[in-house]
Amino acid sequence: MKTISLNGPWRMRKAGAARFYDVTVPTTVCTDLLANGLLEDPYYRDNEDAALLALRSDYEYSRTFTVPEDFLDADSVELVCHGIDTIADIHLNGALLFRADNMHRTWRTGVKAALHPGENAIRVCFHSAAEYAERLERENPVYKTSDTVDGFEQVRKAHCMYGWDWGPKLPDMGIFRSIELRAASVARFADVGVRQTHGENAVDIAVETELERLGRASGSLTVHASLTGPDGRSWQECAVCSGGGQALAFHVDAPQLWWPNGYGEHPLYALHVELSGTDGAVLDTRDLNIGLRTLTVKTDPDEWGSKFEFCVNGVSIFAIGANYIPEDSILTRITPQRTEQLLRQCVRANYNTIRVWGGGYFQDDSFYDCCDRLGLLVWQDLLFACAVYELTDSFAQSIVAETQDNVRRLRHHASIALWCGNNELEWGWSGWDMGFGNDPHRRADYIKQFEWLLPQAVKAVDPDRFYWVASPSSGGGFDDPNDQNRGDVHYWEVWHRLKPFTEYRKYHFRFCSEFGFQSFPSPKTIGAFTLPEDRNVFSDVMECHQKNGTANGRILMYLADNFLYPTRFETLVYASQVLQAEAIRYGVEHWRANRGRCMGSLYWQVNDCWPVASWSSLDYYNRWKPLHYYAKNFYAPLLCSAADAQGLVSLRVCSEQLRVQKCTVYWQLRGAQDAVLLEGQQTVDAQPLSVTPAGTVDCASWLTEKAQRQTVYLCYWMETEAGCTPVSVLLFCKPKHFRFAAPELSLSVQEQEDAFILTLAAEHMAKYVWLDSPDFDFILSDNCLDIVPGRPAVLILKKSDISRAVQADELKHLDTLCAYDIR
Ligand code: BMA
Repeated sequence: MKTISLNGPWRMRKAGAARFYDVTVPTTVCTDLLANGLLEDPYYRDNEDAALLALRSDYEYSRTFTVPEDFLDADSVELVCHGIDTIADIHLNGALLFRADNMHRTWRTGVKAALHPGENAIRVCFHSAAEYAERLERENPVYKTSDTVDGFEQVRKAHCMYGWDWGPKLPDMGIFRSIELRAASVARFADVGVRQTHGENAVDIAVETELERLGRASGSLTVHASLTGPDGRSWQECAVCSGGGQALAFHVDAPQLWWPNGYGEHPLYALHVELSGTDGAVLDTRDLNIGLRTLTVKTDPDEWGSKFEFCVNGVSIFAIGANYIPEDSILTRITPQRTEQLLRQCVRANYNTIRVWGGGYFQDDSFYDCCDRLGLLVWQDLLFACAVYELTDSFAQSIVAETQDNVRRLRHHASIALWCGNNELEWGWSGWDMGFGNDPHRRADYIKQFEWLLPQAVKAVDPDRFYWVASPSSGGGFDDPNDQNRGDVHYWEVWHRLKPFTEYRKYHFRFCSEFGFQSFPSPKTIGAFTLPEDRNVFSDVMECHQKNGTANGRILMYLADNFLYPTRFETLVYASQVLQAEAIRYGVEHWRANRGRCMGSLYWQVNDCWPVASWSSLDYYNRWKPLHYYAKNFYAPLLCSAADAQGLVSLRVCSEQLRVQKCTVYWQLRGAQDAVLLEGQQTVDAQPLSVTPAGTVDCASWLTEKAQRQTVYLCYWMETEAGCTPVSVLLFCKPKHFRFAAPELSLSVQEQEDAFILTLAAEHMAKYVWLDSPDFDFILSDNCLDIVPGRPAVLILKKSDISRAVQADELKHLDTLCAYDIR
């Protein structure tokens, strides 16, 4: 197999324009317009509109390349495009080769006859994806929502590029992945799949190859495979194959199993597969890193309904994490390094799962490689979200091809836990207010698409992995898809229907795959897309960066319920973030306390694709909002949480650990001037994968008067083998009514070789203390903290977690904000 890469220098121009610009493929139109000063940063102020206008034109990319004579001696020469976004005519030497119309596909086509030795020319003409979608929708209206460019559902392109309730309308285009020529002779792999059968301390691995014989008489072929373990052990297998495929088998004794984050290591075995001809020449190769593990999703009936739990290597785990959306609306800005940085933040917040939501696209290999290495399970949606589709024959063909292209590409990844048909379609058809209507043909098409066509397409290429029809679902067939007792649930009464977040405790979901709460991004992030005069949440520019209708008003509604009116923009932004953190914590602590019945918590959403007010816990610049620090705590493998029922507080330890852990829970009930009224402690053996009660504190008699409820608080923390958890303060009234005293914070800083140790003390109880700097970014071991007098917080700030070199002195003067300041 020989390849000629067509990546690198190309020229681009607006269709019909005289002037060409030099560009580098892979690329996108926005990238090139920006680089050549033809467009202003679409993320700044309201520039999005101008960008959308620019994307209403067509663009042309072209280059020449040299083909050596012997390249064309091969039996087969193919043009392989790993990602064309989206509607593009591909011409070779002046003749139209084909039209691409699906961003998710790998396009490959034979080009031997169209090429000649020496110089050749390729031209890719992109038709505006915005205009194209709108035209289809005008000609045949299928579905409409104000969040997107019309017709988004008619084009096989990441839906959210057309706009979403957190994303700009920026339907960029381009050759966004590699493009190359491949020459092959005699034979090549049509497919290489790996299956595992686990036994007693051993795994049988079957490497199944499918061969494609090319032209010339080929004789016998040899498939050789080698497997190398993380410990260096290796296995070799070889087989001569006369037919169209060959299976090789490895028997691995004492396998090193792959575990999700928090339950063990994530070792990978390197598999190398080689195809050679009679003369021994290597014809084709494949390299795959595989993790050895079993992974099933249990859905069997139980006393409450039916389960939904991930079972890895026989252990039922509590899936914790969040939903992931594309990292940038301009795809060239997503690099493996940036993705890794994001995924590492997920691991730092103790995630074991991430859901790749169906309104985006299948990520690059590097995303899934990184999940494998970090032990992050991936819930992978197929690419359908919140829409009605018209299931024509050509649409069916296109989605089956895109699904199989990607399932084949990705199925060897240990991290991929399941394939899920779609996001919220079954729910939409069952009455959730997405306006799907009630057309019986389209309803029937839905069933055909997600309960017949796609599961079959997936099963044909990945028979061992779990397929779930939709998220949310109770198993399909429009059978109450968002039933709290079966399957997974998207719970949006809090936020979209304005219910208080205390509602979370009324439900016992089996697996909550979406629930969320919005906040504004960090002031520094807002600073990057606004002018000072824009910094009012109702300004035009702030509303351009708020895509969820009346959500700014919604944030204020929740704020009114909980906090005093923040009179400064900075405190309003901060209050929105604290509300978000508190809301999600309230839900998660409840789901985790009901472990066994509930086995999954994936909040909406971890990241942003541009700077915006949204449900994310990390903003566009990867700055941690309070929610991300909270997640680190509420997703900890050992969590001590408290639930208050009218002054009767139950403490409990939720464990995702595989062994018993000795934990001591300490609590103090404090009153005016922070005086300790009552205190206690309890040592428990926190049982593995369970919830262990750690006592109740009866505070009721201290809370009879309103004045008491506004001054008395309970603080608690836990000591484990690993150290002390941060202090949590539980109030018995809304924060807006609590009589916070000025906390008089003091911060001392000690420098070590790789880190600074920050000690933060308070004269009076301080809640939601936030440390930040306008001049540099950093990630602390904890932030948005509660501090009580006598128990200063000791925080670690690794030098590698600071955006630039700083002096200890600069850190002593970090800005602080806390509940007391929200007024
Ligand atoms: C969910 C998602 C997204 C959406 C989010 C916030 O249901 O599936 O479609 O962005 O809600 O509204």
